[in-house]
Amino acid sequence: MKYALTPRHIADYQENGFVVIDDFLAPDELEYWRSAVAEAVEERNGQKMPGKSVKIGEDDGINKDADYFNNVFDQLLNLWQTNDKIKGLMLDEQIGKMAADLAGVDGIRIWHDQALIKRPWANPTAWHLDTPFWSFYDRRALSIWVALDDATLENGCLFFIPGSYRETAFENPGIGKNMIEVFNAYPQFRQTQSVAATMKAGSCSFHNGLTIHGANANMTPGFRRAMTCAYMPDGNVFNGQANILPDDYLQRIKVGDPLNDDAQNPLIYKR
Ligand SMILES: O=C(O)CCC(=O)C(=O)O
Ligand SMILES: [Fe+2]
Repeated sequence: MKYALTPRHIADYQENGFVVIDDFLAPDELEYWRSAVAEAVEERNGQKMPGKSVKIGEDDGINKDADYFNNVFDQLLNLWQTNDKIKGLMLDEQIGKMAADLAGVDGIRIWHDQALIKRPWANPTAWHLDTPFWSFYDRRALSIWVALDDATLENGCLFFIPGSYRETAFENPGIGKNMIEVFNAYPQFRQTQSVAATMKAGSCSFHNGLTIHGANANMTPGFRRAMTCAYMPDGNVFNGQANILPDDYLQRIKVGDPLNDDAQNPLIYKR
């Protein structure tokens, strides 16, 4: 894995709220990630998330318009909790250090991982923000997105609105069908040129959770698979939103409590 971030990567991330790292995985590593993700997804038997019974294709109560959203991608969360190979990949301290260096923080916890598999002819991923969905408020939270297939203009690569993360906030414009919705909340970006993050398989991007981003429909008969992980800077507290937290955990915490349970949000890097 190409863990070394250049000063250029960090400067690009700070300026734009995202950065692409070419050839993050070597060819043999890419093969391992692909087979590990395939195995972990298969083992789930359609279960989206450990500790919850909702299956792929069912309404998870988080996203409005489940029928549309279920044809955006297959979304399987926290594979690190159910597959040891994925656990090894996701708990990699050196990836944690990359995230910490980009975010400018001293400690990084996993918020959740997710495999995002756009099937042939999948719907677009409407423009959205990530952080407003999460159970903590932190402007520095971010995600890695690793391309397991070439991500192209045709099959649904990510697009970003550069610099948007500096002006967006924690109110959630949501993620629905209409690509325009985020721009109704943030009209100052209606005229901003979006940037396509095409990537070879094995490359990755990091994006700030407050960067406006989305993806096109998959206009091809092939799959666009990605493995992603969202990161929470260490030291955050519960904001009252359940998001992906399991019911038994939610019963144990109240607003303002630290989110520092290593079984739920492992600390993968500390300076
Ligand atoms: O893969 C996609 O289509 C969307 C990914 C995304 O929104 C994310 O990783 O935050
Ligand atoms: Fe997102």
